[in-house]
Amino acid sequence: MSHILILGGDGYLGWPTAMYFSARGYDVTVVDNYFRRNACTELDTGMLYPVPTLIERAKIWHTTTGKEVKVVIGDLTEPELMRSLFDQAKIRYAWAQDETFSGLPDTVVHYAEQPSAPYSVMNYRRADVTLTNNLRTTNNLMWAVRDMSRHTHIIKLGTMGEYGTPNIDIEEGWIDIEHKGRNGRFLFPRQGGSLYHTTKIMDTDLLWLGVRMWDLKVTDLMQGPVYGIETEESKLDARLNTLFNYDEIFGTIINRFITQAVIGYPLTVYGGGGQTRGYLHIKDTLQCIHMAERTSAEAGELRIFNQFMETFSANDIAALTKKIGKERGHDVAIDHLENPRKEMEEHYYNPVHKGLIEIGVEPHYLTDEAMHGLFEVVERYKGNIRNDVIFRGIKWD
Ligand code: USQ
Repeated sequence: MSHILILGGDGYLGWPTAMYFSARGYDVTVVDNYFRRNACTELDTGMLYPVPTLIERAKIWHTTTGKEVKVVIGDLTEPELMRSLFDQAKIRYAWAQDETFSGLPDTVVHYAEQPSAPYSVMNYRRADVTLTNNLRTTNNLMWAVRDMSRHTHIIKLGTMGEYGTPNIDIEEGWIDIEHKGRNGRFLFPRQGGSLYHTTKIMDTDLLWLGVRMWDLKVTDLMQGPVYGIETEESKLDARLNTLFNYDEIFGTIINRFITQAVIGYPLTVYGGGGQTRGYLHIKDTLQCIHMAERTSAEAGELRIFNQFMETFSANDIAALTKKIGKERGHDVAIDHLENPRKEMEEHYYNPVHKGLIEIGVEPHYLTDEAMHGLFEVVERYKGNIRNDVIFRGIKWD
């Protein structure tokens, strides 16, 4: 069986990914420095429910399933920690009890980044944390794989926000350009809408260098905003649910709107609400990672997929939230706040997203039934929701 290393294993996507692969018989190691939790505490963002530490979650997982997830707590901006994860002797020692252990990581899933656009533009210090954390971690990973484990497939979480909202169709990573009678293939033009998105562009450029120079194998997943809480594995025990933010810094729009609807807070549509993005359920993130892992990029290939299942405007999401909220007895109003972000509110948006379906992903959509399911989970924790953290007006400018 394969060994999969998950960087950022305590995050919104990291822990569900760890359980998903562990449930399917992989050897799983997770690494995290609790950046997200600490930032939430520092910024007093609130969370829908308390989440046990990563070590506690691994114990709960072990008690529930008999399976083991190895936990490393540490800061991946430190090269020594990153390199230790690819050190044959150290890894063997850590897994010594397990005779079937498969050795160096075959795949590394890199989520270990500061993921919030608002956080990245709050002030200089947080901009610097975002830049330093995201780029050093990616650079440390690239060099560790280059020096110690070139067979390892790097699956990097990018973002659809790398492309911005251009007035042309968005291709899957690459574009063929004819210029003055000659042709070439290039990374699709990118223009991030925040410092966070810009670090993701820089990550892609770093790894593209690694692919060209050292034949690394890289899959870069350009993901849209994710929604949802429960996965097949978390349903085994509510303490295994992933962390859920609904504040304006770490919460994403669908999760936020449902939470707002449950407590009767008018939905916070920013500006005109025509901003359109590509969305997916957290279960589909897991499927996408799995299919990317199963198929792998070749040595010397930077493979890019656009990772979302369907597009919606902020207004579409507000209307759907209102409709389902009302069906469930909530009093839902829609507000249009002055947009704290600098972004286009009316724009063309037509990104290609075929690659993941071609390698076997079966999409889930945001149907009425799916929305009812999301409401149902959030309603269970209604008493924990704080309306003072929903909107503070963190401005881009
Ligand atoms: N929006 C509202 N009201 C809100 C929250 C958001 O109208 O209360 C709008 C925003 O203005 C934006 C859109 O909804 O146009 C999406 O915002 P978001 O906060 O859900 O997502 P975003 O800040 O773009 O970032 C999230 C994740 C990030 C990921 C990105 C994918 O936090 O890690 O990379 O989604 S993408 O949006 O495609 O760049």
